[in-house]
Amino acid sequence: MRKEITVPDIGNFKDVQVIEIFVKIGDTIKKDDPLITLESDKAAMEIPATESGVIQSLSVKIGDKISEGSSILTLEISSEEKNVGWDANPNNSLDLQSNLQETPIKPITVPDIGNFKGVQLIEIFVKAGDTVKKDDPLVTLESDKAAMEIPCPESGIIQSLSVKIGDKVSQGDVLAMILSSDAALPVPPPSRAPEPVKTQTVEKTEIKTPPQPVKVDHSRQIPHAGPAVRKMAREFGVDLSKVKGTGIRNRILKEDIQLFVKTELSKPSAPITTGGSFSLPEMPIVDFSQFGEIEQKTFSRIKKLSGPALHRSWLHIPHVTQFDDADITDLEEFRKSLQSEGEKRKIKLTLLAFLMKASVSALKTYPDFNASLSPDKESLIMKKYFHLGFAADTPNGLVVPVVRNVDQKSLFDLAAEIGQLSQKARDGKLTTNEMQGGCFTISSLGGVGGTAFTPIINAPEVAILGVSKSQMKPVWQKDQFVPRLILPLSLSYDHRVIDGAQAARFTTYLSFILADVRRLLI
Ligand code: CAO
Repeated sequence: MRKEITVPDIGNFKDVQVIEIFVKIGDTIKKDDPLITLESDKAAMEIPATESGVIQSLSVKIGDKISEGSSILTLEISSEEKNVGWDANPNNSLDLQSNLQETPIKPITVPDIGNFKGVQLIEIFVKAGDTVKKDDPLVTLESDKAAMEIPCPESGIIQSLSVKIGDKVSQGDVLAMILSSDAALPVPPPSRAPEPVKTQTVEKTEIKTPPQPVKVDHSRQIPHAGPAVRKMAREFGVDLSKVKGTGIRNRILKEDIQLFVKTELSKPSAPITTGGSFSLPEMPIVDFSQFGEIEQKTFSRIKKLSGPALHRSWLHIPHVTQFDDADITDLEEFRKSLQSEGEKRKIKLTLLAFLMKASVSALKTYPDFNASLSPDKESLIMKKYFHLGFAADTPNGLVVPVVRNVDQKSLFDLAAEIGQLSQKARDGKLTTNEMQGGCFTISSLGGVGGTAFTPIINAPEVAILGVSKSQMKPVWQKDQFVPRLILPLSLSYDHRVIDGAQAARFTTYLSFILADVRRLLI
């Protein structure tokens, strides 16, 4: 059986614009499914299906102006479907807030909503103090037949709300008090809210608050969307303010929500998240070939592994870098004095061996640096061993071999081991075991150059010592400048574990030891 669905009683409205159509020919719909949204200058109304069935033809298109009785569509309904009509009442009173008072603070009342009474309020879009523009959505009402958005009848500042979600309201009930933007007289701040009113209109005489100047904030944006679209957005957890509306006057349509959800889902997930509350924004993909000739070079296996590890550490650990200078004039003299012995042993006694020894002394003095954070991040795992890593620059990328038990080895033994591990690193022959278990890392760029840098902590360690190129510098001693060999130190530390003062003490101590390595014997 075919049945025509027409526009029901929509109050006093005539020639109301169709701004949304939710269905198409062939759709199977159920009774109460939203069919179209109509929008007048006073309200947006969703017209639901009065029957279940299959849509045979549509009589309206977006932009059409229709009135009560206009055909919306024809429906093929199965014979057992009962005919449930719109609860129309042609004798309805249709005054739409026509008698708003002259006082600047006015009540906003429920306009003519057809035959409905005691309709539930399901959404409130404003609060006291909000600056609103005419036609901004104020509340949504939902009966068993339709959901209706009630817009602001004028621009102004909401003084108080007279309703709350769940209240049942009828035509004429006060929803809110508004200070009309037409008013321009001085007044004190918004008065106490009137008692919530459910079924009474507010008398003009009740409004005693003097007028106040009005500034209308046009930047305030409430997404323009019908109740069904808002419901859909709620179901999908979509923030409507992020959705671009493609309907009339940028109204958000169901298709816009679908497209938004599809786009969000198709975005590649960020590589690092912290408990779902934060994710890194994606970097834009740039086609560099549009600017000139390019060639793509694939990363080495080491670089593919070290990159994410460095990134992870940088993102997870709050890094701070403490800079200091160490006077290594005497240390260098001592090191050179051992050169001939080193040649005999075929060992190159490098600065790095001394730095390792001095670092172990500093780690013993400040044990929090020889530790890792527990997985729950509520305690420190203190290490009683002293395995030190050193960053090695190789043709295939950065690796960090680890020298074990540095505290138990002589300078020559350390220098020999550093030499062997460096060679293995350059040959790409380090074993996994030789690259794990470190407590603290030294990254020396002294052989390359530079004055300071901010090394990234080799997690789960809590600090890393960066060493730059030593230089002869004039140092004020007693009453004159004297030339001294100065080594720049850059200590990056995990600020969750180490305080700034502790870090400064650590580098001060390290400089003190490096200035006179005989102290290592004490
Ligand atoms: N200041 C001045 N000169 C220094 C110096 C310093 N701090 N450190 C080393 N030098 C000198 C050495 O004395 C040596 O000179 P000679 O050959 O005249 O004796 C020269 O620089 C080369 O030293 P080296 O770098 O080969 O030896 P090393 O033991 O100091 O370092 C190693 C070994 C493996 C750390 C080094 O080869 C290396 O790979 N460094 C790079 C580390 C790196 O990339 N760090 C950055 C990590 S974060 O991206």
